[in-house]
Amino acid sequence: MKDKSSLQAVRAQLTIGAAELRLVRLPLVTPFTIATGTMTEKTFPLLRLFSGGLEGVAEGVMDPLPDYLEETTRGAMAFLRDAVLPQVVGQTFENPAALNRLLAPWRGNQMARATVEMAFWDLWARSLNLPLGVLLGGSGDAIDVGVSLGIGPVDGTIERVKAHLDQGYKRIKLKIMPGHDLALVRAVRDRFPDAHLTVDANSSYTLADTALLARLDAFALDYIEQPLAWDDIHDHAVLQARLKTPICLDECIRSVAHARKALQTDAARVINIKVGRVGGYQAALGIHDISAAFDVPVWCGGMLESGVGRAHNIHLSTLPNFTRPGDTSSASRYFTRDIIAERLESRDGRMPVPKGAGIGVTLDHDFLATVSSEIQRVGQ
Ligand code: OSB
Ligand code: MG
Repeated sequence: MKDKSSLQAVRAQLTIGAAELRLVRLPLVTPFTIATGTMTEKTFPLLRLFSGGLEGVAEGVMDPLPDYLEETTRGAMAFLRDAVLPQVVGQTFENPAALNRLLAPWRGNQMARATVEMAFWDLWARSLNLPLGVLLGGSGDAIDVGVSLGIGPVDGTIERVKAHLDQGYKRIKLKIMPGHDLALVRAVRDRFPDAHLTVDANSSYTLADTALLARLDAFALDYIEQPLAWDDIHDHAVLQARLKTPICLDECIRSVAHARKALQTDAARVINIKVGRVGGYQAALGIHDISAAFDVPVWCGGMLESGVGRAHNIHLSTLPNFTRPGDTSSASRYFTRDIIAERLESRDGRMPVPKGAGIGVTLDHDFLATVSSEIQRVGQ
């Protein structure tokens, strides 16, 4: 097989004839509570890019309100419709780097630009008749997965941990926040002494909580995810110097430059890569590679994605430095019915990589129509 640099240098001539953007709402099987609030449904923009008889698809990972990061569903949809898609439709790109050059002058909006870039990668991979993971430089037909469990009462959490360990999930991530931390982690660790456990605080602590966070060192966690402010790499470096437990950054890493600064200052000993958070695959690959250079493992996070975003995440997770289990668990944990025809279900903690070109899944158009609104088309 060709190596990844030669594959990514492959040239296609893809003219984007049209784009279609819509808002999708899917009810969640169970509400999901994290430090910033409770989600009962997943709302996301779904973007399709068309070129000849081919199409590429991706979903945006922004939330309705800017409580995880700054971008919002409505803001991103307006930015895509009014600014990005009119620039992209009608243009010819020979590879994703060419698309990224067009988007490069604009600041921020990583989730919105990722939506376009990811749809283009899917389209590009389909045009080359290659699985997206292979084109990215990955390998293997399944990936290791863990689960992320929302905040809830201690007893119920222990039951959910047991159920997921019994299903074979390779790592359990517990959401924590002030007031729901030490007692919860102690109870879960006492009951499951050998499990791979992590916690995710979603930026709900400050350096004033250093003593409390240091008490988590007693529970042999694989890492503590994003304890401090979403935009503060420096404070995480200060905290890491006072903790034995590795810090994993999520919200703080929205570009390759953020990853470089976190790695150079020892603010992160593990990195959660969400391709939809960092601006797309080009940035995700850069973060993957610089983390490997620092001997820092990465894993693929999730944003409760539908099958479209989930398939993208699975392909990304086939890259070699994704050595920790990701959050890309079975779609049926989130949705009773998905917007794709295929079922993305893990077995014994392994999620199969969808086969076929691109992300390897197909939209279930009949069902999709029933959960879509605000369908907008740019181009013919
Ligand atoms: O911080 O990783 C996070 C979900 C929504 C917003 C932020 C996060 C999460 C998760 C869930 O942890 C991951 C998933 O199961 O998709
Ligand atoms: Mg997180």
